[in-house]
Order: sequence, then C-alpha cells, then structure tokens
Amino acid sequence: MEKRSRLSTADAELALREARQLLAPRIELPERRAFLTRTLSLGGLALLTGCEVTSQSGVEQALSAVSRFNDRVQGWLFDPNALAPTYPASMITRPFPFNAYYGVDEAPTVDEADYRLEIAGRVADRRPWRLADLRALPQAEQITRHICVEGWSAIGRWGGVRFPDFLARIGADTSARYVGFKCADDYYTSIDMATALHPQTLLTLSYDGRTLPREYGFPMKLRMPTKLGYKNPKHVRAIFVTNAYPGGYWEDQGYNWFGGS
Ligand SMILES: Nc1nc2c(c(=O)[nH]1)N[C@H]1C(S)=C(S)[C@@H](COP(=O)(O)O)O[C@H]1N2
Ligand SMILES: [Mo]
Repeated sequence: MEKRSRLSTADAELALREARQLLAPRIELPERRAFLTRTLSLGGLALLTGCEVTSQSGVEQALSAVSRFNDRVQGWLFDPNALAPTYPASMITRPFPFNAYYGVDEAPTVDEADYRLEIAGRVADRRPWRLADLRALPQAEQITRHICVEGWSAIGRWGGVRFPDFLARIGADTSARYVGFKCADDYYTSIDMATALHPQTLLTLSYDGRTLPREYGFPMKLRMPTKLGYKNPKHVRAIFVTNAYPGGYWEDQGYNWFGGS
C-alpha cells in the first residue's frame, strides 16, 4: 500500500472549504453557505464520499466524488421548463466584460469564408454548416444575465438559433447524455442534454443587434442563461453528441461540471 503523508490542518481547512463550495455552487443566501460551513467536517466529507480523507490524494478523490455527486443532484434539480430571468434593454451592461483564459488581444480570429461548423457523433445529418446557412434559420433573441465564477455578472443581449431547434434539424439523438463543444482556441466544454434542449439555450450569432464580435465569440457561441459563464463556449467550431463524458477546459481542472447558475 502506498505510504500517505498526513494532512496538515491548513490543508484540511482548504479541502473543507473546497468541498463546501462544491456542495453549494449556486449564488445563494449567505446563511445557507454559513450553515454548510459550520456543519461539514472532514469526518462528514469522508462519510459522504466513502473516501479516506487523511492524505492529499484521498482528499482529491473525495472532492471529485463530491463534485460528480453534485452534478447528479443538479441534474435532478434542473427544471427543463423553468426560465432564467430576462431583463429590459435599459439594464444591459455597457461595455460588456470580456473574459477568457488569455487576454483580449489573443482572442482567436476566425475567417467567415473558411468557417464550417462541424457536426459529429450521434446525429443523423452531419453536414457542416456555413455561417450564412445558420443565419438563414429562424432567429430568437434574449436579454439575460451572464454569471462568471470569478465574481462578476453582466446583462447582455444575444441573438441566434434556438439550440433545441438546431438539434432537431440535424437529427440529434436527444436520448444521448451529452453535447460537447470544441472551440477555435484550446477551449472545450460539454453540457447535459436537458440543458441543450432548454428553450433559452441559444446557438448565438449576434451580440446587441450586430454580428457577434471577435472578443465575445465570433463566429458562434453557445449561450445558456441557466449555466455559469465557463459553460458557455465561445468561437465554437465543432458540436458533437455523445454518451461518453467529454469534460471541459475548466471542468478538467476541478470546476464543477454541471455548472448551473
Ligand atoms: N472559447 C472560449 N470560450 C469561453 C472561454 C474561453 O476562454 N474560451 N471562457 C469562458 C468564461 S470563464 C467566461 S466568463 C465567458 C466570458 O464570455 P464573454 O467574454 O463574452 O464575457 O466565456 C467562456 N467561454
Ligand atoms: Mo468565467
């Protein structure tokens, strides 16, 4: 058996703080967070996950177990008919914040003439899409709030094709578990099918009435007001439908996968 070093008090405190955040990832009342803070102990974490939490590797296992458990709970709690709040145009945040794992100057430049949206996996019609063909589909618009885990939120106006309509058009197997996205930068993410089919999930082509600007995800991003910012992929170049868990750029580094807002 591998030799394990014991956790220091500081490491244990850190692990607990992380587990509490994983258990309460939604923006919520401070009282509820305080309640979890008081009640979840290392022993509780061990009981909850069945993992030994006496070493760093044990704690990491326990934390990812909590996170995957949390995905399931959020999946059960997700109401496919509940709509995220919408706002009047007067409340749009100007200028809208930019965010990525790099600075704004490094946002990818995608050439519209070369662009083809690739479709793969459990889909009947895998023909790639040009931007003009996506623009020719019926369009919808939303003014909703984007919430980033880094501690900011902003209201924006996005337009495009309702994603459930798009999935129906390409003959996606909507009994599959996941829809995955590959981006023109190194970003990737994936979502549960219930969220993919949500009426406010938007294959987004425009921002504030004009073509989606480069920094906000040209030529296309997936906008979901029911999910945190990191679940909303910009510069999407490929979409695939699958039963094999695809993970995500931040999710694979420990962010909660479901990422509901
Ligand atoms: N391709 C790509 N998509 C991405 C990211 C990224 O780095 N690359 N960052 C995510 C995060 S963490 C946030 S908060 C939003 C930011 O979108 P915005 O620049 O339109 O505000 O994009 C998300 N989608
Ligand atoms: Mo974010």
